[in-house]
Amino acid sequence: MSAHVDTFARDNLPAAQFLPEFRFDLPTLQFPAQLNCAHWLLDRHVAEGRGERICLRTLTTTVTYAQLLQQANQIAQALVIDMGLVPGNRVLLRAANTPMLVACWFAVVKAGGIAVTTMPMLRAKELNSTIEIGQISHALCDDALVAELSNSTLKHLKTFNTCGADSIENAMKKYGHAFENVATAADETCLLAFTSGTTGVPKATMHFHRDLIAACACWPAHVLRANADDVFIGSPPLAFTFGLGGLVLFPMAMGASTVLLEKTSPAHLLEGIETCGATVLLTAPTSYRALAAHGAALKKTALRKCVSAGEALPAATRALWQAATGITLIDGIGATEMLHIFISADEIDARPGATGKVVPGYQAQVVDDAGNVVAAGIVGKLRVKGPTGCRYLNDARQTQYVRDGWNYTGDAYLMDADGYFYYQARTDDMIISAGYNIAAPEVEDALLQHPAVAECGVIGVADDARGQIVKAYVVLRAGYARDAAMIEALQNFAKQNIAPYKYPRAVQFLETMPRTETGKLQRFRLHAL
Ligand code: 3UK
Repeated sequence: MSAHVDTFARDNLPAAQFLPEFRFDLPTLQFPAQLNCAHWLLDRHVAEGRGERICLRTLTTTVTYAQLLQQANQIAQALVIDMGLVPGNRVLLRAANTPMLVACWFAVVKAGGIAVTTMPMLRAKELNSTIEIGQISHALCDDALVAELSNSTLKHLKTFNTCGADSIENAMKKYGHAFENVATAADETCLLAFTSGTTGVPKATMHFHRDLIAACACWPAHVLRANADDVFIGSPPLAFTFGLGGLVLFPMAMGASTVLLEKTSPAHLLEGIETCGATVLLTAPTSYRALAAHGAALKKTALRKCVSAGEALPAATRALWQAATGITLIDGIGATEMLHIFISADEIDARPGATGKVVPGYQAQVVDDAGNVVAAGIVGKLRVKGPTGCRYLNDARQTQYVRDGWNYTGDAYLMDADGYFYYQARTDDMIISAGYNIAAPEVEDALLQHPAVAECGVIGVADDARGQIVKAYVVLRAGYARDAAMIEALQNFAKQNIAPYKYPRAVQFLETMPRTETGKLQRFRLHAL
């Protein structure tokens, strides 16, 4: 009972023996064989009488569920009739976080296509490798961002936000408001999500219609516990599954509304929160550190739940946010491979320094190199399983991420006797210096508490005497001198706050930290400096 005419996705799934075990251990994780997630996320609300509720907001506009449905249905017809889309085709989407991007995303999924949303900042080279890996034929693109696609192998490209005769807006005018969703199978791919590149070599993860609904049934239902009156806002691009889930799937699953911002600097986030009455904020630790300076203004807003994900949340940042706003951050670790968050704690259960407990629907363990579960308090490799899991599109790295039915996230963690998981490092960011195991993020946390430090990144560099030494790259706050005295001050500060053997023996100042568009530190780029 499959709908895909173009079988590329199915043909490039990992072989059965390389897949993780999928677990559907909650009553809400039972899915019919035929399922198009767009119906459940969008059409359902209109069918059940909620069409007039606001779905999407910007600083200047609102889009109701009924309006979004009409737009998506019109674009779906343009895709099928004007652009020849057949179910299973991949469609590249390229725009900042806007209502039109969401309408295009739903159009693709409704038509049985596979959405491949891309980061607006990607350049031609990266877009072409996305197109190559995903064998992408179709694209819908904001006209302002189309230049980087001009030299691609795409066969069918339409742009929006343009007066051009060939615009999507013009094509939409030809069509009525109704469209019959393609009757996809629950286990057909509707999303290719590219990993955000902490290692630099992109790979595509494949997610089924049922996976998107499964993600809604786990973390948002059990940990976030927002409701239909909440207004979501945040910084992650919709190309990042943190953003797709947190800003589209989860609010829509509960019939809530979401603010889409094209620009997401701390000042823009604050403006959006104030103007749109946002109640749920999702962003990365770096952004919380910067936003905390606006605590007084934030206290006057309707903000009530704040989610941090994407990289480890330092206890100092949690404390800073708490002091600035009175709100306890909800930390959560997710991964593109897993679609969304699988370990987290709500504002009541949160503990400083811990990511949280395993999210209902998932299982998580800390294991040694032989795959044996280690005792509480011992550091090892994190592995998880649940209703979602890793399926790389035709990539040999599948056998690294998935072993014995478990997804190995590449993170070193410890679990305490109460079941709280404490992040240590990426498994490849463990520095071994003179026989000591040193987790790079722990050194970063220590340095971040020094008043002169704005940002820092720590790596291990080769050293004849010690095997590796700890090296810190530091961006100073304005007004501090980058000199030998500062290096010494930072080294002494580290020695006083963490075990002295962990202090950075080398310190180098940088203008900016290399980060992904999702705010993640790119340690591989520090290694290349
Ligand atoms: C790291 C964290 C400690 C960790 C993501 C929420 O980040 C997401 O996906 P990516 O594929 O990266 C996954 C890796 O990022 N990480 C993420 N969150 C945390 N480490 N504490 C955290 N709270 O190394 C993980 O393996 O870019 C996050 C939802 C969806 C996502 N895709």
